[in-house]
Amino acid sequence: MLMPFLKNVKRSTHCPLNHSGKEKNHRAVTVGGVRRFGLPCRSHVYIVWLSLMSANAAHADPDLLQLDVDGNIEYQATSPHNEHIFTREELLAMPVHAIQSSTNWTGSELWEGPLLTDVLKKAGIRGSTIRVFAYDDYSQEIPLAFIRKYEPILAYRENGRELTLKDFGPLFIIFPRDQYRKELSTITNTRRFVFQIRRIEVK
Ligand SMILES: Nc1nc2c(c(=O)[nH]1)N[C@H]1C(S)=C(S)[C@@H](COP(=O)(O)O)O[C@H]1N2
Ligand SMILES: [Mo]
Repeated sequence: MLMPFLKNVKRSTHCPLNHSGKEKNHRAVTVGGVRRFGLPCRSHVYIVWLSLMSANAAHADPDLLQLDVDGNIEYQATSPHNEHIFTREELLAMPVHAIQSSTNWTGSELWEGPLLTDVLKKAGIRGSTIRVFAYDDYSQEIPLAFIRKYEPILAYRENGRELTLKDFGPLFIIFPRDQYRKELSTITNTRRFVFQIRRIEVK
């Protein structure tokens, strides 16, 4: 159940219902799939219902707001795998920073969350690069020098509303793109806007 759910979510993130304009990737994936497999109408309705239930579950699940930081970090005496697990409480307790910016998928919105550099500092990182892993199995390396230069946040809120898996949550790296539009809109740097983040490995 988990993987189809995440796949489903990943599709929908390309065109979240509450986000502006861009519908380039909006395809009726589920419907197409059902038709191809020739399932009767009732299964079709059931699958649509299931995905709606999944969406609600994502909305209602506060446990998703958590982040594992591991790899080249300071010795964590209480953690057998030497990772720092940022709980929801720990993330929400950190100083909140706001960035007003558009993204590849949205107009100009207010994004809030801790500075990525504050999170990394708290985990006691030692390396020079991080790899960010998302729930949809996407991952991306980002050099720390780049992070220090542009000071992105790990956004857990957009316009005052907590992000769900459906709209890029639980955590979404937001760079101040509107402030550095030329540099931050390149293909390489657009790839660094990782959404649905679950883990960061320090290298
Ligand atoms: N979680 C997650 N974040 C992601 C991606 C992704 O597939 N999953 N795609 C990355 C890439 S390669 C780019 S160019 C931008 C825009 O991706 P999209 O236009 O395919 O959504 O988001 C980045 N962040
Ligand atoms: Mo991309």
